[in-house]
Amino acid sequence: MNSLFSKTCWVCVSSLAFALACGSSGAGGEPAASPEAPAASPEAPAAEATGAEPATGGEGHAVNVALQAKSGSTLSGNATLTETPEGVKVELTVEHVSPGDHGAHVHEKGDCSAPDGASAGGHFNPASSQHALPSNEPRHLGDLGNIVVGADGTGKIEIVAPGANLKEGDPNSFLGKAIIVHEKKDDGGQPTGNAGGRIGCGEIKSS
Ligand SMILES: [Cu+2]
Repeated sequence: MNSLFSKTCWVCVSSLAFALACGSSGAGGEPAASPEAPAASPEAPAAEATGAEPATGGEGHAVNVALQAKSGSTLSGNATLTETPEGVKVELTVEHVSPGDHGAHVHEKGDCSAPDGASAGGHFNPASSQHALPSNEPRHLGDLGNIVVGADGTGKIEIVAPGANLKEGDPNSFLGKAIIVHEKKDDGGQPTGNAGGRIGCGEIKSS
């Protein structure tokens, strides 16, 4: 528990002042009160849950991601990524998307500059696994499966990517990567699920 908490502290701030506060006050500290957390995640409950037990929650570090429309789509949306003891919880919401299943993945480059989203590179796959749908293992670390969009054009998915984290510089970190939403369903096929073009892209940044 202690080491988990230390990691949480290490990740949740780059601020030396907070690191010191963390180290000196131990479990009584307020990891959710990171000076950077409110700006990065105004909607995340964890940012206000100063009374929560850090050891049970283990969720101090959240990152908000705004999705950009790509490939001529009308998509809008956002994602909240939260580090948990099991991995990174991704809560992804989209609007103005055609009804049906749309593949969603974390791709390897945090660059959404290209009009077709190609600048985000391929799937984030640090372990060189085969592509698969959740909850099949192994699969790409960035494989999030499909987001199901209803007749009203909105969709939502919440999924934990096991083994992923939000640590700066860590090989399994989602920081510096991108969330991509595809035009078609991820069918689990090789190499990337036959999900077609990229209609949404969001860069995952720490602040
Ligand atoms: Cu993808």
